[in-house]
Amino acid sequence: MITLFSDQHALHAPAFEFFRGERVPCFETPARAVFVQQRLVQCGHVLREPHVDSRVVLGQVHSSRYLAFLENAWDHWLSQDPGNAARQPFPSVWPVRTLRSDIEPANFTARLGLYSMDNGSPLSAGTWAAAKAGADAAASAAALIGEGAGAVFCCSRPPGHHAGADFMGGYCFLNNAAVAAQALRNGGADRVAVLDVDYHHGNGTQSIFYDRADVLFASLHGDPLTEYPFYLGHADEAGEGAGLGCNLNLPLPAGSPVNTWFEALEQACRRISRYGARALVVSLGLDTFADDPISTFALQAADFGRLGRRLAALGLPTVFVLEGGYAAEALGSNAVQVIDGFEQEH
Ligand code: Q9C
Ligand code: ZN
Repeated sequence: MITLFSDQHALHAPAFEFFRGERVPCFETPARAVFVQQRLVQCGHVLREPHVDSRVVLGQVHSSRYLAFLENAWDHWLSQDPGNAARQPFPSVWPVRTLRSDIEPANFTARLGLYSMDNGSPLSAGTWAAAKAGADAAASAAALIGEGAGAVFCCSRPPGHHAGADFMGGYCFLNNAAVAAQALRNGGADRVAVLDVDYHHGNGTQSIFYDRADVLFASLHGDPLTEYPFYLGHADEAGEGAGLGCNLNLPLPAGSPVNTWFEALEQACRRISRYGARALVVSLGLDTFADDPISTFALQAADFGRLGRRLAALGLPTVFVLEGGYAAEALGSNAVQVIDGFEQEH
């Protein structure tokens, strides 16, 4: 399988996040992508650099004012105070119900809140460059599919599936899976399915395509009643307008066993087949792993091979985009299990 990797990912390296009211080291680290990269190379995969500029596609899935904010956020942060170079910006105020989000405030922290769903997505100096390289990988993967590739794996970070059209959240800034799906549509695929197997519901991806019939979004994830992102991902969210019937959520109770997870995967796969997708994007979160430090599903290494084989059986050109997964040392072997399982069956 073609694998895409850019070392630009390492430019996104905030030091800490908030967890249970305290500053803790970030769970989403550069080491994550390095572990995957190293394992891919060890297993004989040849890594390529992204070669397509995602700028135009980014403008189709994100608002222009959000993109402009994100691209310039660090410079604005520094312009407040040169000492901010050694500090991390966090939002502290949000335009929730009754407050206005149509007017962009001049105040930096107010704009950061406007464009964030949580305080759990720390920025650093190179966040834009790293996230843009990930989006470029997603656009490149779609281009390669257009040229006849059977499958492409994007080894990128930060992840993307919590980022909506105009907000960051859950360690995500640019929605790489949405970029891949939109780029596949632009390349002529009539119908594209996005299957999100991250532990957390892909609220950003769902919301970007919610009113569209040309992109099916299907997700299995921890029940939002107890699991992040809490405010989206319920079973009754079926899409709206032209997109009604093109959204499938399969929330599972925290702590669900492996067989429950694979039953949900089966349902999602059957829905994708019925939809008549011409191409597939997989939001490949590996935080369903039993040893993940912030999640509660129970998949073991061999289960990731089984996942890869089931996805191959869909028989679709496939773009894999790395999402979450915080047991960093295990990410490489689990990612390669999916890839090799997929290739075995293809
Ligand atoms: N501060 C993804 O897997 N909160 N994002 C975790 C620790 C947010 C996970 C609690 C989890 C977001 C892409
Ligand atoms: Zn996740």
